[in-house]
Amino acid sequence: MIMIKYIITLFSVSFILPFFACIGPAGEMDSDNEYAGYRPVIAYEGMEFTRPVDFQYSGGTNGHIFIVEQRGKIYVLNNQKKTLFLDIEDQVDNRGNEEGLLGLAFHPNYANNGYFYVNYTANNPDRTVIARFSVDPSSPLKTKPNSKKVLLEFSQPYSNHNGGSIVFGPDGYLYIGVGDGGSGGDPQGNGQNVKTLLGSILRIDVNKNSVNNAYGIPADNPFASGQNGAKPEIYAYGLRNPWRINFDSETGDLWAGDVGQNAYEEIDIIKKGGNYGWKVREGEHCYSPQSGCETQGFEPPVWEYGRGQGLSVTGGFVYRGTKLPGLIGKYIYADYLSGRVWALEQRTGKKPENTLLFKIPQLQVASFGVDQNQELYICSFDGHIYRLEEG
Ligand SMILES: [Ca+2]
Repeated sequence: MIMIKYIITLFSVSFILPFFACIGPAGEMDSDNEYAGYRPVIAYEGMEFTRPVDFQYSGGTNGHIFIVEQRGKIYVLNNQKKTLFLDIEDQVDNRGNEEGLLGLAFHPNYANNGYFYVNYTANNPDRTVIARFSVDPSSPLKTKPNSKKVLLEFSQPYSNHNGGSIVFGPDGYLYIGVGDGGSGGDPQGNGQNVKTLLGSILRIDVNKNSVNNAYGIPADNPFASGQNGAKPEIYAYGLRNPWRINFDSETGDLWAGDVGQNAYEEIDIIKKGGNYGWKVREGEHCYSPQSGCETQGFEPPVWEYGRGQGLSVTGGFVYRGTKLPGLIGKYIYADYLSGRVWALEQRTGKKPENTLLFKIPQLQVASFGVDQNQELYICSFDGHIYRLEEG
């Protein structure tokens, strides 16, 4: 069946609206909630946000929690209140469902240098922007005026599939999750093309400048020398729309949720130089028949799920907190549309074990975050930030 693509959801699931009820087994998209040992609880009573897409702790012992709103605002939480920390709504193109201010990262040395980084879409021309700002030296609750410095910009051919994650790794480098540019089915073939930044995880050194750029290229990036026109910023590729990449704070593994096209959502552990298959493959399956369905040279996902379970993965975190002992060491992630939240446990020599924690379709899990104690939070498009509780 030919499926014409029409974007109705946040992160890249695309289908004709009238077919919505036909996707998946009967009842899959109903609003019946299920609880399997865990439930979300509002973390900050009386505090609401408009399309919160990121939750970040600024680091150290005296840091703060920051909430990113997709429209272009960042709030800092302090004494049970939220304070506007950064407002770049006038610089952000947030017209598309997947466009806007999409990610925030604090420099590992933020306490001393005050640098933080954002990932957003802008127009005229349509592009992704990675920019640095500075905290106001006179207040940890304010951004220093006129402190913006653009590090990297690249063009966006369509409004969807912008990725949006921006995270520092244990190596001190900045990792950026970039989608395939958009539309449906990767018409430009960006996923497999290392001459474009699209469809990739990038890795840059924000502590160095190079001749042409406001950042450096780590010497061991797989295409560091730019051989045959490959982009030296690329760390891994073959991604469709990595919606949330995060490091395991204990092992240093980089986990990604990569949103699928028609059939499969995937969870990947991102390795340097890895090719994650899109659009030759979707999850563990052939996607583009003319490619011959080869498997060689592609990194398989750690896990995948089909339309019976959901339609748009939201990548999360390997839980390293203490309040939920049953989840320690497990990767917690969600499906934005079906409202399922799962724990995925890797097992040596065996398939991972995937356990449902709860299913609440109205929760609309857009993102996860962790605080200074590695406790887990959910950014919900119902406007609240949630934490998890047993029971
Ligand atoms: Ca795009």
